[in-house]
Parts: sequence; structure tokens; C-alpha cells
Amino acid sequence: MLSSMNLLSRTIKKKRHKKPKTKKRNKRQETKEDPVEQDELGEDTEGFNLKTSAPSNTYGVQPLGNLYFSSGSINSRNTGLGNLQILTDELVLDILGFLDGTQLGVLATVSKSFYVFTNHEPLWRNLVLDKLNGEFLFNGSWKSTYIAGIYPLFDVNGCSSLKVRDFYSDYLFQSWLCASLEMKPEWLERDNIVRKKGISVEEFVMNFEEPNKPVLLEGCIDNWAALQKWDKDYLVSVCGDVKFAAGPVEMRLQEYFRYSDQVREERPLYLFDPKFSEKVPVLDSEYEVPLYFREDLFSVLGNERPDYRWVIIGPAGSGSSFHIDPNSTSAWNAVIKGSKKWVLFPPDVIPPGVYPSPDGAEVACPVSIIEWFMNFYGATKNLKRRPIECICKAGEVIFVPNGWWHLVINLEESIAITQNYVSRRNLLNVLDFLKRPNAGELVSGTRDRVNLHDKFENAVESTFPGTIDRLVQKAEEKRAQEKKPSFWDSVTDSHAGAFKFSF
Ligand SMILES: O=C(O)CCC(=O)C(=O)O
Repeated sequence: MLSSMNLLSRTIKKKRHKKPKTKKRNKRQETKEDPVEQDELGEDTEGFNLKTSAPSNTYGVQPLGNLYFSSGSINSRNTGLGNLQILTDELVLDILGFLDGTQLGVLATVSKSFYVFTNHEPLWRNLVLDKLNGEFLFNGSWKSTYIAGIYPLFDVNGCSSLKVRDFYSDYLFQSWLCASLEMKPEWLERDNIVRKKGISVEEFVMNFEEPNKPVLLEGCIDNWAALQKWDKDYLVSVCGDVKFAAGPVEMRLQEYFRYSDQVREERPLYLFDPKFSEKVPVLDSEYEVPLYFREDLFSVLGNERPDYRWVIIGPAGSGSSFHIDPNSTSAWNAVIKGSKKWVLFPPDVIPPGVYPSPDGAEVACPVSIIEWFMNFYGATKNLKRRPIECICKAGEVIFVPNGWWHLVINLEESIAITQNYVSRRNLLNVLDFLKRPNAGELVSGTRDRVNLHDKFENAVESTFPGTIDRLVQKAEEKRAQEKKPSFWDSVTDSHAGAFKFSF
């Protein structure tokens, strides 16, 4: 266990699109809303637990604060960087990112400091993904994977790593820490989502879809063959050598599993493939859209509809950082193996630590999901409007209403299916979204971003004539209704907080 420490906050900017682009308890609701006392007692008073399988390759990097307890007070980070010591660690790494593997190897011999910086695993990960483009066998670390891929005759197993004394850097330390931490129990215990089993489609629409509220649906995929069959061995036997999108590359499934079985890193590559049904039709035949989500108006676009269904596979610690789903669609996400922790904020509450750009096209957020938990989860307990949270387990399906921010982390190796859809309840939202002036930037999952609005509107109109007009009229009536004061509003004086009578 580590003692509590101050952690610096690192952010990255991402395009707003939810899904990575291809190319590139059974607690009921009543049990949930009380844990204020629990938070107050538990949070921040405990340290962090390291995973038993935490990566050991730290090169001896220590957090900067430890420098003040060291007798020599020398930071070999600075002495070994020479004139470059004035640069931030992030900038040093950005510069090193321009070098190839041989150059990094040569630079590593210059000083202890360069040795540590040039061995930073994300640099080697980028090189592997760039140069080997999905054609690699993960070899325990990204550096040795790179060397084995580029110089197959070189014996990477003979290489050992050195520990450097007196190297202090919060940035590098935190990167290791985030790869090594277990989720704290406090981060997992809040469970305040409404859970339903066996409700009718009408109840779902009235209580959740229409008011745009999340719900966890139990028992609605019990008939899926996938639920019984899909595990690592089965998937490898059916499609082990089929390539799937994982981060910026396409990898054979068996090679992805070889990677995900070994990897311990802050942001593991996540397999997130929008074409799995076409690539492996048998997978398509082993699940079906749950009853509640069968109305999907984007289907009127046929092959021209934006990407809408994904198989999602990842090790513990992988997941999706805060985002809103694309094109103002709603989604469902069904866990087939493993379990996922969800944190959801309504559309009008921006999660702490998340900074969307004014045009909504980009989002800056902490570098990793675990970093968000370390630095921002605690802030959610002071919010007036707390997030909806849950752990979604195998056989359960979560409904993610349009516009809701959400973050997901896999608590164990997980396999899931997700689909995004447009029903009549959010058709007008989607059309509005597609018509925004910066649609070319915002719309995702399709090549023809700018014309999607007109194509979709025309296709809906010709398949379901009059539907859009009826929905517009209904929305206007609802707005008028909401503006019209109720009887009690009309007889009370809202400013004085008293009754007003005008006989
Ligand atoms: O990682 C996951 O399973 C969640 C995926 C997600 O957030 C999404 O599909 O929008």
C-alpha cells in the first residue's frame, strides 16, 4: 500500500467522437442514494493498493516530493539532461517522440536521465503501432516488442533494465502509478442506477427513454447464444486470425489476446470494432437487439448509416474515458463476459476534470481513466447533482440516453456489444445535431458528414411520411404546455412566495 500523495493532473485532448476511428448489485435503487456518510468516512483516508501484477520496470523513478527527503538533494533527471533540464517532462517526451528506435537506443547511453526518458514505454508503444502497424507479437514490454519486430535476430531476452538512483519526476512516476493501481473500493461502491427486470417496452419508453434517463436492464439478453458461448477460447477458435480494430491499428484477435493477457499499462489498447458482424457473420447470429431498442430509424439509410455497432474487448483497466455518444444518438451496452464500472453525468453537467471545447468538437480530459478516479472522483461527492453509477455485470444491459457524459472502466477482462440507435424519442435531436454549422467536424462514423442530415431527413420522410412533422408538432405542444402556468402557479406569487388572489 502506498501512502496518499499529491498527484499532478495530466490532460490530453481528444476528438469528440465516441468510438475510436477504425483507421486510424443486485442492489435496488432504494439502497443507493445514502452513501454521503460512507464517502465522508471512507474517502481520502486510505492509501492506494498496487496490483499484484504491477509492472516492475520503473527504472527507480521516484515522485518529486521524495527529493526533499534525500540526503544528497541531487535530481539526476536535471544533471543528465544538461541544458534541456528547463523543459517539462512532457516536452522532453514530445521531442523524443520524433526519434526512431535506433536513435532512442543511442540516446539512452548519454546519461542516466536520458536512459530513463528513452525507456518510457509509451514512446516504444507509439513506435510499434506506427512502424509495425498491428503486425506484432507482444513480448512483455513495448520496447522488446519493437526490437523483436524490427530486429528479429536480436536476443531481447538477454536485456535487463537498470535502476537509476536519485531520479525524481512526478510525470514519469505517475505514469507508472496509474498502470499499477488497483481500483479503490470507494470508487466502486456507489450504485445508484435504477435496475429493472422484465419491464415492457412501453414502460421503458415512458420511464426511461422519453425522460432520457439511464437504466440497467436485467435478464433481457438471457436468450443470447453469445452469453453462453463467448469467451477467449471460443472467439479464438471462431475468428482468431481475423483482424479487428484496436486503437489505431488492426490486430488479429489471437494476437490481441496475447497482448491483453500480458500488458500492464495505463491505457491498454482497446478492441472496439464496428465491422465485426460483417467480418464474422457467426458472431452476428449469436446476439440480437434487445426488445427495447428495436426501433432504429438510422436503418432507413441502409449501408450509408454511420457506424452503429461494436464488439468491445479489453483487459482490466481498459475502458472509455468521458465522452458523449456520437451524432446525439442513444445507446445500449450489453456485457457478455466480465464487468464494467460506469459513471454517467446528465447532459447539462460537465464532469469534473473534463473540458469540452466551445464548439463541442474536442474534449480535454485526464490522460487515463484511473487518473480521473485518482484526481477527480472525490470531487463528485460535493456535487449537487451526483453522477449515476453502477457496475454492469455479464448478462446486464445499460441504456445510455443521448447527450449523457459517460466513463467506463473494465474491472476484469471483458467482452461486450454496444449499439447506438435513433428512435422517434430522439429523432429531432439527432436531426438538429446533424444540421449544426460545424457538422463537418462534429458528425462521426461516416464519410459524408455534411450531407448526412439531408440524406437522413429525406429517407425518414419517404419511409415514414409525416413522422417528422408530427414529432415537431408534439414537441411544440409540449413546450407550450411547459410554459403555460399551472393552476397553482397562476394563483401564487412566485416572487413573494405567497398566494395572490384576484377576484
Ligand atoms: O467501454 C465500454 O464498454 C463503453 C463504450 C462506450 O462508452 C460507448 O460505446 O459509448
